Amino acid sequence: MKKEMKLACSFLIACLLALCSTSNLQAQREIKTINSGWFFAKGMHPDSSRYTPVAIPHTWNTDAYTDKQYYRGTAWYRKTLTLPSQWKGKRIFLRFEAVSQDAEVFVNGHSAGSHKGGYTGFTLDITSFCLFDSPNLIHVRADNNRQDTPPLSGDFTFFGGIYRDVWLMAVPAQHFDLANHGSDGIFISTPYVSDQEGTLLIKGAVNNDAKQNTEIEIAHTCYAPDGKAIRTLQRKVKLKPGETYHFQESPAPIPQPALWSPEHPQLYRVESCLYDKKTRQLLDRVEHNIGFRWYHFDGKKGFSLNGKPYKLNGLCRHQDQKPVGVALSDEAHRRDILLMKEMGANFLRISHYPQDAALLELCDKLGMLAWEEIPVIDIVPESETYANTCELNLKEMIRQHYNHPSIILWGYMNEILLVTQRRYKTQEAQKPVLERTLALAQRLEKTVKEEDPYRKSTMAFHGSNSYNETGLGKITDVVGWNLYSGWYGGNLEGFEYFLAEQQKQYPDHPVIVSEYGAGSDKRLHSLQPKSFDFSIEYQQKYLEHYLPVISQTPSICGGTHWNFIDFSSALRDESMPRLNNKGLVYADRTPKDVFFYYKAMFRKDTPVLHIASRDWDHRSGIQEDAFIPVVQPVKIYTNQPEVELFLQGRSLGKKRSHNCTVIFDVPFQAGNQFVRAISGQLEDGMNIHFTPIPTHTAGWYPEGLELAINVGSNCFYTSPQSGLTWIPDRPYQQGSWGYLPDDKGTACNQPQMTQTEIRLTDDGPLFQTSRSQLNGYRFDVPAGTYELELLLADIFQATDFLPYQLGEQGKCVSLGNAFHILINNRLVEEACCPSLESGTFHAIKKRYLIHVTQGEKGIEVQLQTLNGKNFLNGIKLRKL
Ligand code: GCB
Ligand code: CA
Repeated sequence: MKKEMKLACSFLIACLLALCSTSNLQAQREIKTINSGWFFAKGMHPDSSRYTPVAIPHTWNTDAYTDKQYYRGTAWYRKTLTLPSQWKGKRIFLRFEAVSQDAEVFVNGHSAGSHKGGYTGFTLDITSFCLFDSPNLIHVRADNNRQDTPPLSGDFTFFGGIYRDVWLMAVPAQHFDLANHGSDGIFISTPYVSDQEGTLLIKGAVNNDAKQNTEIEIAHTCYAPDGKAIRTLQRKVKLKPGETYHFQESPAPIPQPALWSPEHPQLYRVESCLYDKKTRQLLDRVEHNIGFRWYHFDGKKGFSLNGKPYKLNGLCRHQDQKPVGVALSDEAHRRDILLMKEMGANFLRISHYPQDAALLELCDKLGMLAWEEIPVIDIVPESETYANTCELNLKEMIRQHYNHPSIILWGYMNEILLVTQRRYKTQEAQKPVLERTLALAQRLEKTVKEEDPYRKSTMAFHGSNSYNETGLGKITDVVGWNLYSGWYGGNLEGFEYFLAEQQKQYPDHPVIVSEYGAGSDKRLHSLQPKSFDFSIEYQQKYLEHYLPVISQTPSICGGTHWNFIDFSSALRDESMPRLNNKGLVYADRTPKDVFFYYKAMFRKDTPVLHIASRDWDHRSGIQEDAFIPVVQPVKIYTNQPEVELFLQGRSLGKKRSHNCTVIFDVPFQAGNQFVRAISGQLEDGMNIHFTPIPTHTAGWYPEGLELAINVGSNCFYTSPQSGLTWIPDRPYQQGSWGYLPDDKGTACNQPQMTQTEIRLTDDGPLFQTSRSQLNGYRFDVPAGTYELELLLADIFQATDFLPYQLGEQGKCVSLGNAFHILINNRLVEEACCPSLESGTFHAIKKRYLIHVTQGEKGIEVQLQTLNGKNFLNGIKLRKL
């Protein structure tokens, strides 16, 4: 509350100050968004008749949520623009915060300029093309299928469109330089900062676009965080027509500056004004928030901020949100920073490209250190244009975001050897690629140092020592490691092992764990989570292993979890096709339970207590006996030492926390079970809905029970459409139910899993796991009529089978996995070949009505292999 009041007050003061210093509103800079009134058409031609109205921010790629082949190509935007007559004689600029990927802008049919790169802004002087007596026609051609503009590859969607704000600006003939790489022409640094003093360096340029000589005054005023003006500098300059005047000012050092940090983001403000010397009229005015802080990266001691050891507790962030893609409002960007602050993060890797100005504004104001980078990813192509564009985008990023105190690192490559190594197998084939990669890295490093000697450089590597062997590891100030041991391969301990090896061999390299993460899908839960099962529980296990390693190893500067959000990656399959689901929050920013693990770990200033079952509030479990409750763990994330848990008002005792977690064994009964956690004054409560599944079905089959089994999986799967939970399967036991191993024994015990998308279903994960080479499945159930459903998808065959590959008598005998299906010895499917029937990786459901008579022992499904192997992906039984 207090903080908000303070923010509101300082905003008011800022407004008042702005008003006071405005002697003549008309004379100075006017700036406004022009996000409305645009029309859009896909295709090559600007004269298309198929324009439809759109609002900026806009992307044409919401198809990336459904289609791997999302539209990549050319599209056009069009808008008419009427200019006020009092703007005559002023310079008129269009500023695009981002157009993806390449853009060309036309004003009244004339090309006003073009831009390469979809993540940095550009500003165009359109004065000479403007009309005042009639509306101006603006066209923008955008193209998101460029082969020479970074990124060329990467695990995210290359959304096309004008997806950030468009601004229209009018300034007097004398103004701060607007022709410098999309920047606002003023660059403020703090070359030397200590507790004792802070120095300021203000550089920039002024243009005189008038046809006559002019005398101006350039004035800078520095305000302390309390609003007091503490430094003013004035300089009188004579400008020739067309002249660009460069200035450089260093005010007297500021003693004992109020330091900026994530905990105390104290901002100074520098206001830069241009006056007409004779009339004293204000011509132009720009202001910047700046901060005094110093920092150091050390290979052995880690990171320090303002002279004190400081762990970078961070995350990476992509900029999209399902279902709108990258067409996000400023509010949505700010909401993300607020959420990260709430979680206790103090560091953000702005990955893998520069992001919206709104984000950095809040990093400065609310306190979030930042690494920002350009998208040079996976491999460096053989293209001079590409390399030039990398350098251009790097300069643009640095110049546009130069003044933000939050930024401490500039990055320029991510896992650049990944595709190089995959594509080129021999050393000889790799050689030219490595050479140009190294050359580009050196060139970009030089650019960073020339552009900004006050910040540090970095790149992110994947877990391969080749970065050191090739010399890439030595180029930047800080090394980022993207490590996924225990996810894409290896085990969890591989993480600390790799880091320890690096520390041993390269003790002087300051290291950030620039990525680590595991996918999770709210529909999947497991009591025995395994790597790559996409269960919520494995993601928790993985992060509960990684985060303590990062926080307890002093030599590691910090970590940035991959990724803050579940983000769009159109080419990905896995459990949630088109999304990368490693987020700490869902795509809509609802926190996953693991968000609270981070909060408990990161925040020492506020107590945290969270029952980590919001992602698993509909549970089921196998019940041995109708009168014995089913015991399942319930986890609590907390930064408190001790927690007491209550079930339906009854205490289950107190437990001490370890690694910010407490786990209770909770005896669940059927129905809504209220659990309540208490620690001191804190409490958290929630309902968990529990459905017991009987193990002994031979004597009694409960009314309404849908015995749904996720064959071949260790996971519970809950279908969002029906709410039904499919439980993990198990081998048959007498009087119960389960799979029947084949006579050879072990093969069938190996469940199979695919990451390939399954078509014709919304319940992909259910079909992505299966068990093969079974004798069948058996349910011991009493007499009655049952509905039995089989779920099938051939996840073994690499390719689809076409009907003309049929064998004799139209049966699939020579190709494709094929098997007879019998139920209680009656043939129900002859030569069932799912890959032929629907295609591989397509879901099939078959339902049968079965009457079990007295004396029959239940239901047995028998699978008789004809070709390849038999399999089953799911099975469900219901009594009518
Ligand atoms: C990485 C990449 C990132 C991916 C991530 C993943 O190493 O840098 O772009 O999205 O792994 O989830 O696989
Ligand atoms: Ca399955």
